[in-house]
Amino acid sequence: MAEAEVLKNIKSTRARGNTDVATPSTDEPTYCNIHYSKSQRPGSKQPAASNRRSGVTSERVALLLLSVLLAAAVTALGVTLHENTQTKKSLQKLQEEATNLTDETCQRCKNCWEPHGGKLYFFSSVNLTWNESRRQCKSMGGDLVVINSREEQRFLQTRLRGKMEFYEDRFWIGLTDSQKEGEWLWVDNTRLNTSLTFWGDHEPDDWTEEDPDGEDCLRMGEEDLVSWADKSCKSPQKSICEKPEKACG
Ligand SMILES: [Ca+2]
Ligand SMILES: [Ca+2]
Repeated sequence: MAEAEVLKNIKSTRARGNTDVATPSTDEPTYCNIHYSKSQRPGSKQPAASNRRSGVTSERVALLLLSVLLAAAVTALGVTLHENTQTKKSLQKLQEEATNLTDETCQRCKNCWEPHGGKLYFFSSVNLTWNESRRQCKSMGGDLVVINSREEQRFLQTRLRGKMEFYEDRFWIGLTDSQKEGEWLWVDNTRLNTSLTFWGDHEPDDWTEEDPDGEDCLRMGEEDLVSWADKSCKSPQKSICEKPEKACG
């Protein structure tokens, strides 16, 4: 209630019900004013407490909302992680089955392996990372192919021509610069002979758009003789395995 209204109420009560009371001195209204202004003046203590309560309630509501949102986010994250784990497990199982199937049908020397120049070559149609492809080759007694001559490059390229189904359908070979950027090593630990390279246009470019770690493994396909390109080692690709012909007696 405003100050002016309080003063008015006090004066009208005394005039109606109690004539014995002396007429208030001119100081009384001032006293009343002081009384109200110290203890109950509108806009003083009570509204402040009310504001605090209102503030506390708002904070509680905000905290409650944040808790609900946090719980929802944690639940969503948990579901996503679970789904990712399940997907990875399924993929891993499929890859293992594919590898086992390849092992069973291709470990024998006369199946799948193509002889050429004293070596045997296996063209894997399973898309795996560079490391997984290398493991697959090793499980069959070989390794990713090392290219030692122009003639060998030409042979492989001719063979890929009939195996590539689309432009990005490429094959890992046994060359990587994953140990030190720009220093290309074959899987038999020999350095790349810079006079015997078959890089495509603008390659190697260690492109980081697809993978921030860059491109440290080499894949090849059908592009005349210049068919090499560096690629993220994590990218799933087909691959070419090689082993000496004498390994099969
Ligand atoms: Ca690189
Ligand atoms: Ca590249």
